[in-house]
Amino acid sequence: MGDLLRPLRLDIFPETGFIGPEQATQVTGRHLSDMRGMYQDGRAAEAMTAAGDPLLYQVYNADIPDEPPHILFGTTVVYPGKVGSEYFMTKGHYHAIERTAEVYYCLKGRGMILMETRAGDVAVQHLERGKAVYIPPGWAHRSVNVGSEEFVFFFAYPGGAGHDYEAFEGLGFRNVVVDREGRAVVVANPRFA
Ligand code: M6P
Ligand code: ZN
Repeated sequence: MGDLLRPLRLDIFPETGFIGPEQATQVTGRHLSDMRGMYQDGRAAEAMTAAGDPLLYQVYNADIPDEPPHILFGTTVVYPGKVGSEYFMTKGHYHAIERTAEVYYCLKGRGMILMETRAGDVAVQHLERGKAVYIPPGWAHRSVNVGSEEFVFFFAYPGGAGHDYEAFEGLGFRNVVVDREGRAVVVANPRFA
């Protein structure tokens, strides 16, 4: 069995996604420069990176051992914005241990969760405050902020599941979410054409 822990209680602030106390939380920020090649409009991405390299999202992880039998949990905050016509989003990943699932529960804002399997199945779910999405084992997941405020959600998944980003470093996800005249539309990724 993995590490034993004393029971603990944390504060989660739905407006900001911040988890306290600070000593019990690890924060990871991802900037546009961390996502090279992931947006369709490479020129827009380059220009925005050069002009200040915006922070696209932050992940607050409760300090739990990353191994079975623990459950890792925390919050993700995806900021509002676009690169070209594509909304700010997370990198997206499979779990390294593919037979592991994940749950998201939305605390603030509006988002879409793009999901797909290695066999080529795709799914999209919308999230808004009070809604949850279950990501079954074997489904990669990417979170997209399609609203005008922060998209904040709680997540939980098995310790040791790990993150595998490799599949998305080439073509990306099979679907992309773009702004068409002010509406968020899911379209097939033209790189798969
Ligand atoms: C969710 C969880 C985290 C993940 C984060 C950011 O909160 O799935 O495990 O790290 O999103 O996504 P990514 O790791 O793909 O950048
Ligand atoms: Zn995950």
